[in-house]
Amino acid sequence: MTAHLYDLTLADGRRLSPYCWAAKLALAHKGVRFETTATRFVDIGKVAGGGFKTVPIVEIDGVTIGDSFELALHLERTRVDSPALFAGEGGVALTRAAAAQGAYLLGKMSRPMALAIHDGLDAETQAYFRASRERMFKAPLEEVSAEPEITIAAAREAMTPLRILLRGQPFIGGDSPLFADFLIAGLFQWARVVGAVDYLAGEDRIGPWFGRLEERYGATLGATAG
Ligand SMILES: N[C@@H](CCC(=O)N[C@@H](CS)C(=O)NCC(=O)O)C(=O)O
Repeated sequence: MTAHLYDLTLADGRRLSPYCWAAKLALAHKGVRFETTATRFVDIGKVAGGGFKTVPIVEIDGVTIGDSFELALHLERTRVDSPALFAGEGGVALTRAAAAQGAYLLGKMSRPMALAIHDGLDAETQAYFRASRERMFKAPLEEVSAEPEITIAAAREAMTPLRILLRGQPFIGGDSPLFADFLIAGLFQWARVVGAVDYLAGEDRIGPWFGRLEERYGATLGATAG
């Protein structure tokens, strides 16, 4: 069976969403084939029968799942003979901790990228993105992305726990990657696709970790335009 993923897109077709990247890596890890539909921010509510507010939205096994973590849980439940995403019950709870760290990191990494994301969208989507993000940041996008040297340094500082962890093990999941790796890798892939900030540059732990994921999931990570 082929799964179907609604995948957030820039105007030129590049796929940006960190959570969509996490979902695609989870599907690849479980050996599930998938197709994607490029989906603009302003179209999220209209696809897959309507009613969803965020992507990824994934049609799989006759159900529609609107959350990357829920997708990973579904895959783990239904593909028991494929490589693990959580490595047991305790692994699910610990992955929630990784997701929280990822959400924190996303907030930090997004500031210097916000204006570049806006500029990559079509005019209708730009208006939505500007209004929603300015509400979120409580500041104009130009201000959010001002002084990138300061906001990039803050984002790099927030990566400290990841650097410390990767001193002692090749993956967040230990000897092999788990969904926690994909949640965090999605953030670095998002930054790479947008291209405004090279967060992997000079990272002697995080860079090689991402490289190890590229070795395993190169075909997935290379499909930046769908
Ligand atoms: N918990 C959700 C979060 C997904 C999420 O926040 N997706 C963002 C894109 S990265 C989104 O769809 N945002 C829609 C919007 O801002 O209107 C998941 O992991 O699937």
